[in-house]
Amino acid sequence: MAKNQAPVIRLEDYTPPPYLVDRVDLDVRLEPDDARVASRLHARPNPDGGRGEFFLDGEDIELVSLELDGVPLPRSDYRLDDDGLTITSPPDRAFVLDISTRIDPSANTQLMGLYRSNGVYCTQCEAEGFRRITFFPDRPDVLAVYTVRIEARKSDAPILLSNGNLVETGDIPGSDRHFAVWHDPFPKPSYLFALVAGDLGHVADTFTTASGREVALAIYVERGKEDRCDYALQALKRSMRWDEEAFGREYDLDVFNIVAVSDFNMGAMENKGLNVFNDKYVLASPETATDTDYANIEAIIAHEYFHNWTGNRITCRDWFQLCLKEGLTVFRDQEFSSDVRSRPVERIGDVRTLKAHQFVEDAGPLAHPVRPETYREINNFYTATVYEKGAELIRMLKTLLGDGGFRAGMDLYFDRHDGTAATIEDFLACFAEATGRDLTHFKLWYRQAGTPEVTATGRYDAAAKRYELTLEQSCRPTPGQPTKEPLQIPIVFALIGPGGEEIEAPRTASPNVNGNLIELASPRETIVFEDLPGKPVPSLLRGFSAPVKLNANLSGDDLLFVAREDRDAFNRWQAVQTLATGILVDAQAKFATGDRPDLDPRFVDSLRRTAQDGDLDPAFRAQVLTLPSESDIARELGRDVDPDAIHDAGEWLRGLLGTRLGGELRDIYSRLGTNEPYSPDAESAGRRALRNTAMTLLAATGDGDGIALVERHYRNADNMTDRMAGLAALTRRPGAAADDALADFFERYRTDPLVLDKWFTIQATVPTPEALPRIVDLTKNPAFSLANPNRVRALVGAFAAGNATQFNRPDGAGYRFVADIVLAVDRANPQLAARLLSAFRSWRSLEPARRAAAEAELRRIAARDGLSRDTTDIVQRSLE
Ligand code: 0A1
Ligand code: ZN
Repeated sequence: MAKNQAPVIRLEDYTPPPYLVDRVDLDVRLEPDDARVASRLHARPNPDGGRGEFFLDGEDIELVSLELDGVPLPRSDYRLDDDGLTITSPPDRAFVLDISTRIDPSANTQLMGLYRSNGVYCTQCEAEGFRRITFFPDRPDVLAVYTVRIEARKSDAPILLSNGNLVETGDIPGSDRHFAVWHDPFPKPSYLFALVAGDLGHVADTFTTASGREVALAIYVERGKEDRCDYALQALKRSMRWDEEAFGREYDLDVFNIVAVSDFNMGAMENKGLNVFNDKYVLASPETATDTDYANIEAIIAHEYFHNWTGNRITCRDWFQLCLKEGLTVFRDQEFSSDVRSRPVERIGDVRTLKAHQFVEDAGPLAHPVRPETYREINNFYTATVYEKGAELIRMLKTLLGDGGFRAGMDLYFDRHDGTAATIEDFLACFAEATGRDLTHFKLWYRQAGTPEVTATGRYDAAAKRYELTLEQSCRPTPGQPTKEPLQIPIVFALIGPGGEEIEAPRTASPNVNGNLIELASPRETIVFEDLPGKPVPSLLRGFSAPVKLNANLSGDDLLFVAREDRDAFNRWQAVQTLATGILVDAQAKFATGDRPDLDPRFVDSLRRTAQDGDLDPAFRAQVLTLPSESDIARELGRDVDPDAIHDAGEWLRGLLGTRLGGELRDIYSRLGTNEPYSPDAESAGRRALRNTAMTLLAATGDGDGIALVERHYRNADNMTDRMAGLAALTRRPGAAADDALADFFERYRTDPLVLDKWFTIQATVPTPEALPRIVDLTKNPAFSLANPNRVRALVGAFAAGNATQFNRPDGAGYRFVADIVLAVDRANPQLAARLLSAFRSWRSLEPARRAAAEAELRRIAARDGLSRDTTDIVQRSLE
C-alpha cells in the first residue's frame, strides 16, 4: 500500500457531529507571509450527537494559543496531530473556545485555505480548506453565524471583504493599518466562509428584489480590468431576476460581491454573499473574449448566484450529498441559459458536454455513482458525473412529475429545509410528498453508476394497423458494481407519420405510456400502438430525456427522414449526428486498413438542406454542420481505439463536405458577414457560429482559396470570436501562414495572460507531430507558469484532452510529457495535478501498443514517493 493511501470514507459510517458551533468570531490580521487568526467558537454538545472528544480539523497551521472559557487549556487536555486538534474531555454544557493560529499565505501553493494571488489575499474553503485557516469541525453539517474582523496595512490591502453585510470599518490609530467587520446573519458551514483583501478596483450597481429591497452589487478585480466586468454584472442581474420568476427565490443580504482572482483551481465559488471567481469567468470584452467565453461567464455567474438557495440556504449534510447542491444548481443554470438564449441550441450544447465528459467518465475506471458511497479524497469528486449527470437526474425528475409537480416539490424543499444541511433522501421525500409519487425506483439513479443502453426495435403490422415498439435496457459493470438493476427511464417520444405529421396520442393499452412519455422500468418492454394509418417512424428520447445511450435501430432512410421532419429540434440534430457517427466509424476502419471510404450523397444533401434553410436558427444550423468530435467516435468504438485512424476519417469527411457544399458554404459566409459592431447576444453569436463553421469546412478542403479566405478572416476580424476561429483553422496545418498568424496573435496580446491562454491552447491542439516539441518549448515561455492553474490547463490540459493524435502518440512521448508535468505540479498543487492526470482515464480502450505505453506512465506515477493523496487516489483507481 502506498504511503499516501488515505483511509476510505464511507457514507454508511456517517454520524452526527458530537459538538455544534453556533457562533464564530474571527479576527484575521494579514501580512503577506504571516497571518494571525484568532477564532472564538461558541460551542455546545449536540443534543442529537454522541458524547466524547471534540475533534477540530487543522492542516498546515501553527497553533499559537488555546483557551477554554477564558482559561488556557492544559497540554494534558488536548492532542495535536497532523490532522487536527482533539479536546479530550470537553464540558457537558455550552463553552467558548479561543484558538489562535499562524499561517503563511504566500507559501500556500495549493490554493486551498488562505493564499495570495497576484498580491491579493483570498480564500478557498470548499471542500476542506477552512481547516487550513483555523482549527474547526470542518464538515458541512456544522452551521454557524460568522462575524469576521479583518485587519491589514492600508497600502497592502485597501479593500477588505468577507461574507454578509459590512458592519464597521476604521483605522488603527498610530499605524498605517485599518480594519473592517463583516457579519453574516445566515448560519453556514465553514466551506462557505470567504475573505478577500487587496488593492482591487471595482464596478458597482444595484438590484431591487421582487419585494422591493435594494441590494448593492459589486465586482472586484485587479486594477485596470474594471472595464471588462460589465457583461458579468448584467448577467448577475438577469440571474437574480430569473430566480425570482422561475423558482420564487429572492436574494437575502444587503450586498452581493464578486471577486475575480487570477489563481484559482476551479471555475468559481459560491461563498455566501462573496462569490470568488477565476477571472477567466468574469472578464470579457469583444477584443478579448469569444462568444463561448461570454456564454460561459453568463452560465457560471448564474450558477454561483443560484447556489445562494441551492447550496447555501440549504446545504449538504456531508460530502456524499454533493450532487444535492451541484446537480440541482447545474440544472438551474442550464434552465436559465435556455430561457435567456435558445432552448434547443442550449440543450444540444449541454448534451455534447455530457457525452464528451460524463459518458467517458462512466465508461472508464473512474466511474462512480452520482452520489458516491465511498471516497478517499473528496476533491476528486467534483466530477462530470456529480455535476452534469446530477443535473440530468433533476431534469428526469421534472419530466416524470411534470412542471407543476416539480415546482411543488421544490417549494416544499425550500420551505422545509431552509437553514439546514440536507440529504438526497430529504430532497426526494419532498417530491414524493408534494406529488404522491413513489420515487423509490427513481432513487436508484443516485446509487448506480454507468450509462444505461436502451435498444428500441419497431415492427409494423400493416394489416392490423399496429405498431409494436420493444424497448430493452442494460448497463455494463462499473468499478465495484458488477451487476446492474434496471432503472426508471423517462423516454419522451412521438410517432411520426409518413408525411411528417405527428400522430397525436397514439392509442395504446400500455400502463407505462402517458401522453408523450414512456416510463421504461423493466429490462424489456413491448408497447403496442393501435389504429395507425401507416408505418410510423419513432422519434425517441426527445430533448435527450434521459442520460442513456440509445440505439433506435433506425435505417439510414429513417434517420434522414427524422433529420428532415422531426418537430423536435434536438432529435433532428441527433439524427444527423447518428448518421455522421456511422459514416466516421466506418471510415476510420477503412483508414486503419489503408482502404478508401466513400460517402452517401444523401447525407450531403441532408446537410445542404439544413445549411440553406433560412427559417432555422443559425446557431442550430451551426450545430448540425458540426460533426461528431474525435472523442465522440472513440467513445462509440469503445475498444482498440486508433486515434490516428479516427483523425484521418474526420479530416476526410470535413474536407469532402467543404468541397461538395462549397457553393452553399461560401454563400453563408458572405451573407452573414456584417459591418455592425460586435454584440455578444445569442442571436449575433449564432450567426457568427454558422459563418465560422462554414469557414472551417471551407478551410478543411486545403485548397488555396479556402486558406486565403481564412487568412483574410483572421486579419480582418474585429472581435475575438472571429479571430480565434481564423487562427484555429489556419493552425490545423503547420506552415508559414500558421506561424505568421501565431506570431501576430502573440504580439497583439502579449500583455494579457487570459488571451495568451488561447494562444497556448491553439498550439497545444495542433494535430500533427510538430505539436509536442512546440509545447515542450512553450513551457519555457515567460508567459507560461506551472504555478497558475489557468496556464497549465490552457497548455497541458488542452493537449491531453483536446489533441487525441498527439497525446496518444504511438511512441508514448505524449503520455510521458503529461506524466512529467503531473509529477512536477503535484508537489505544489495536488488538486490541479490530479485533474490533469484524469486525462488518462480512457487508457484501457486504446489499441494494445498505446494502451501499454499509457499504462507504463501511470505505473511510473504510482511508484513515485511522496505523491499527494489527490494524485494517489486517481492513479490507483485508474489502474484498478
Ligand atoms: N462549488 C463550486 C466548485 C468548487 C469546488 C471546489 C473548489 O475548490 C478549489 C472550488 C470551487 C461550484 O460548483 O461552482
Ligand atoms: Zn456549483
